[in-house]
Amino acid sequence: MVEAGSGNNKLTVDQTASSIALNTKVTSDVISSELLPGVNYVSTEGKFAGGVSVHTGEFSDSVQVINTLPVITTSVDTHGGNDSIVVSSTGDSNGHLSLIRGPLNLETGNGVNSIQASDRSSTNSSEEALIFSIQLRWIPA
Ligand SMILES: [Ca+2]
Repeated sequence: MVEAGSGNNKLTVDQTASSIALNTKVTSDVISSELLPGVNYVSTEGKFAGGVSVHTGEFSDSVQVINTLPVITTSVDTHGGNDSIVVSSTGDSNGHLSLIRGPLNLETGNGVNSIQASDRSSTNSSEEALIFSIQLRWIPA
């Protein structure tokens, strides 16, 4: 359990030294993977104003972003490898995005990557999920 206490805090989960491909799940209070049975985090009196950052390694990783903390920025960087990121309340293409409550930055690094975001099961038509920017870069080998 990471208890950040009061003040403005930043949480970074760095798995870049991993020697295996990882399946990482990100929620607003737990980050888990094969390397991490579960990093439970909370900031009872303050905020993670510095953001929550999750890094995977150079292998072909999968990341599910289920929900995020309000307001603060959550960042996922999967680095090299053929990575996939799914953003959805169910971790697959059947969920919704209403629990993505703050800005979410996704970086997949080099490789053949995929990013999927599903709002398929949204039941609140007054809610909108906005994708502000997508930057696609091709970097020659
Ligand atoms: Ca990777």
